[in-house]
Amino acid sequence: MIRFKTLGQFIIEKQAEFPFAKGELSRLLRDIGIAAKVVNREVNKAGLADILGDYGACNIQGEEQKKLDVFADEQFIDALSQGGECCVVASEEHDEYIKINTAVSTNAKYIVCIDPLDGSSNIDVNVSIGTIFSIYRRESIDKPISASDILQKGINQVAAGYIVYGASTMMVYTTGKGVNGFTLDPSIGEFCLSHPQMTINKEGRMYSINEGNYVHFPQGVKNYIKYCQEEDVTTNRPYSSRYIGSMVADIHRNLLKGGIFLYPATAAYPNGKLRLMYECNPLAFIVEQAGGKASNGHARIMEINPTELHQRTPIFIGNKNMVEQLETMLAEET
Ligand code: AHM
Ligand code: MG
Repeated sequence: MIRFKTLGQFIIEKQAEFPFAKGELSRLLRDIGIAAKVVNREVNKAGLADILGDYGACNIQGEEQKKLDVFADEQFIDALSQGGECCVVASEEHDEYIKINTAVSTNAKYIVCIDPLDGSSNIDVNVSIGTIFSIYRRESIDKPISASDILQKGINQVAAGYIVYGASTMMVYTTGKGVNGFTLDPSIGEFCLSHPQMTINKEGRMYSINEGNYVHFPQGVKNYIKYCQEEDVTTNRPYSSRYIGSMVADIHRNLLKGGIFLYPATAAYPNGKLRLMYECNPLAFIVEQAGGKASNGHARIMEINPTELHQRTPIFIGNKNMVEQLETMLAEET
């Protein structure tokens, strides 16, 4: 008797809860799941295939691109183009958004923002990396696609998720009704429901930040780091520090174990390093759906009005009380 539930079965089951749904979002999620399996296969053999090393090109932010970034980007764009449910893909690896013009995509109503391979500097040291995606509904199918279709606030997300390629590979997603996690069983090639209804407590006791940038942090963030390191029995401090340097992996750990992830403004990145559309909004949606909070220090990440595709923002995300404590300390210094 089969005791597990595959991602495909779960998606179909959830669709039945919406009697008027036509199944387009379900098919879109299924397509992302399939592309993720192909990317996973390549990530797993990264050390074997002659696929490591610089690709010799830079993305538009001047950052080094690895071969696997390019491969993942192509896989997701291909899957989304062929599926027929997506009219635009905005990828972190491309300057402009990509309109999908295939026979099957006429009148497609979904827009996908994707970071195909996040944390790619970790590829060649065999540390977890990830894919992050965010799905929006196009404003109107009667008008030609324009930037306003894509530059929507995070609160408009229809679904968001990530895949973490780690000790095991997992896909975690939300459609706004909680968060569910699926682990890839390589023996059958299926994502299986392993973490139903993921939730995050109000309190955590882990903080994740690149402390190498400490001298450049705003004073409120420095104060918060000191707060995390101080001894206090009633609040269970000092907290533990964990930083992988792959946002997906850091957030995934915090979802399971509790904790706050911080990427403030620094000298190198005065507006923060992480991208609103590709990294911050989707992860904010997931963390909020699990009961946590995501802020730029004074405002909710998902309420930021995007003005450009590759916009960056400071981000503080994780257990609600931890994020609120940080916000209080930032406010005290302004
Ligand atoms: P990438 O999209 O170029 O891979 O950069 C994003 C990554 C995040 O996964 C991670 O949290 C952050 O960059 C780490 O940055 P840093 O090395 O400055 O700590
Ligand atoms: Mg990234």
